[in-house]
Amino acid sequence: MSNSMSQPPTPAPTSEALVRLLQIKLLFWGPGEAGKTTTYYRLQEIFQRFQVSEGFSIATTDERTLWNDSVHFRFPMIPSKLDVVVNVATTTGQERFLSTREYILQNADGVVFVGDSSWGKIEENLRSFEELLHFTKRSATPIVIQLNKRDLPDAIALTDFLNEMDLPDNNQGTAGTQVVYETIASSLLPKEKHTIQRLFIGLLETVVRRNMVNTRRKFQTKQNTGGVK
Ligand SMILES: Nc1nc2c(ncn2[C@@H]2O[C@H](COP(=O)(O)OP(=O)(O)OP(=O)(O)O)[C@@H](O)[C@H]2O)c(=O)[nH]1
Ligand SMILES: [Mg+2]
Repeated sequence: MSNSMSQPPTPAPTSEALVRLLQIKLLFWGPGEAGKTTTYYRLQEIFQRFQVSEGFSIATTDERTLWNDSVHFRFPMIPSKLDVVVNVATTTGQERFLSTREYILQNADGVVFVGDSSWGKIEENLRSFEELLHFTKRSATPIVIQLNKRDLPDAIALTDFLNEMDLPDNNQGTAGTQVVYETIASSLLPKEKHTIQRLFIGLLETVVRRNMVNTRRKFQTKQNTGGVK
């Protein structure tokens, strides 16, 4: 009899110890210099104790994102015994890097569109938003909007922004969610960090809920047909 066979079998983990893992990717998209990387660093401050990877930024010497930024957080959702590992990434906003953006967008479960409040950037906001809608229309990826740089002297009024971007004028999404969050990502004030936190948690909850519904549907299909579809 081999030694391994004489060992008592390792007890199976109790249901208490079983924690399911859900992995998702949230992406920050928007025109160049709108504040995606700044928000990415803010999130690392806000959720520091949940950060599980060092994170990296691939940037040019003048600190424009060349490829992307990427970091991972792990959030325990205790009542449901579900841990959510979130990869937060940003794209490059520079218009000449379209193919890079499309590549980074792959597998994103949710997107934050970061708009620039400057009136002079409205055309760039529009182009970038339309590009995003084009790439996500088939997957119907949830999108929330972060209207950043609210501190600028020439900041566009929220109503004008909604109008110019052809967004609902009551700033409410179809599911009653807030469409646009007004932020100053460069500010260290707790109030400003709190808005970024709300925006992030709002999108995360939407994505987790969507994922649960899709998993349940797949499971039901499997039960009904006796196989995985
Ligand atoms: N006034 C003001 N400046 C901001 C704000 N957020 C970011 N900035 C500044 O805007 C500049 C660009 O910010 P980034 O975060 O690098 O912008 P980005 O969207 O990542 O830009 P790309 O990587 O080129 O696409 C930096 O100088 C930031 O300090 C804000 O809320 N208000
Ligand atoms: Mg950047």
